[in-house]
Amino acid sequence: MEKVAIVTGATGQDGSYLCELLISKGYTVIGTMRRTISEESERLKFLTKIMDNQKFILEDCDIQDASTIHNLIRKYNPIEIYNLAAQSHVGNSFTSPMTTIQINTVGPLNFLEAIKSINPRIRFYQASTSEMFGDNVICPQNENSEFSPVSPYACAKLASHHLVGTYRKAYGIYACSGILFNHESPRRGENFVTRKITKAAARIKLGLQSELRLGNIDAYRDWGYAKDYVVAMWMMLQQDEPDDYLVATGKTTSVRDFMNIVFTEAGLNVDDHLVIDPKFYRPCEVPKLWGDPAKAKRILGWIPKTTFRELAVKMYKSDYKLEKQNV
Ligand code: NAP
Ligand code: F7E
Repeated sequence: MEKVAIVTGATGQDGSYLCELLISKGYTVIGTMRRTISEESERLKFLTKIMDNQKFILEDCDIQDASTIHNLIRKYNPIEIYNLAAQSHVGNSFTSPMTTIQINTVGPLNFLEAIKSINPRIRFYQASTSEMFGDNVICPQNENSEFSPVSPYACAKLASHHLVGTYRKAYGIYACSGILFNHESPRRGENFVTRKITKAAARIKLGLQSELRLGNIDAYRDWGYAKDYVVAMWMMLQQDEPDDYLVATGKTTSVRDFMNIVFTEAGLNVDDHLVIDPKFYRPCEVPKLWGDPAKAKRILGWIPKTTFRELAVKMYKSDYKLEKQNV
């Protein structure tokens, strides 16, 4: 029987890796994107590997629109839905709190409602986040740690996290939340700190810019590789029973550490280029995230493969190659 999966946010970092993974596992994948006025080819750039694959279909879907979601589910009859679409930038959620709630809470609720009424056997993955732990610095955090969100982004994601648990209990829907810690890659959006650093280092090395302006470089994060993390998403939907899982590397490092690795790799002295700019400070900061992925390892058999250093170097090399084309 044909296995069909819907992946929202297919144009994003995780969505593009997950679509590739599911195609490699024999699924027909319906990747969704929202229609905007920005250049389409730019937004589809991560999907070039699979764009011409017979098993990949691209559909428009703004997840705020319940009717589009209903039509999509009726049209394709998926066995699994992965909801990765989001306003995913924590800093931007302070300036656009309403939009963040609309997309990150009402969006997932639209899917849960659609699954309940159309086909309660559809398995559902929701992209939850370590940001829900917020300023709870009792580390390492696990699935039982207290949530203490400190941004509109985290509040919106926490509401959808609880909605997933509620629909699981109330209606027996196979719905899972993956509490994923920061994961990065060469496909990371350029306004997230790791990519901002690797891109800037590459451009400085090539003489294309001189400064790197950052906010709080003393924040700690548990950073992994996005391509490793999408495997855990798929694994969560292959179990006998639905549950929530934390996905992390089990190690924490600071923004400063990431920057030092990248600048050393580039043969640059970071102090010659770094400018601390208050513009990039947030009204509230999450000081330390450090996850314990023991449950994912024990039950799913998932383990991270890529080290922090390998990740930083991979991202720098990719940006160097991209930026060299501009010289
Ligand atoms: P990303 O690169 O920002 O991708 C998000 C995607 O959502 C983009 O394709 C975006 O499309 C789409 N989108 C935004 N609003 C939408 C809407 N209203 N309707 C439909 N699509 C919409 O994020 P990511 O890093 O891949 O993360 C994937 C998911 O995991 C997100 O839900 C994020 O919150 C969550 N998460 C990420 C991390 C991480 O470290 N990466 C950690 C924990 C959780 P446009 O091109 O139109 O903007
Ligand atoms: O910030 C600090 C910033 O924006 C990391 C999202 O995928 O992971 C991500 O959220 C840290 C923060 O990621 C700049 O203050 C300093 O402490 O790269 P980020 P994030 O906020 O951790 C979680 C798990 C998600 O769920 C989110 O979707 O770096 N920082 N200077 C800066 N951050 C940015 N963006 N830009 C700076 O200039």
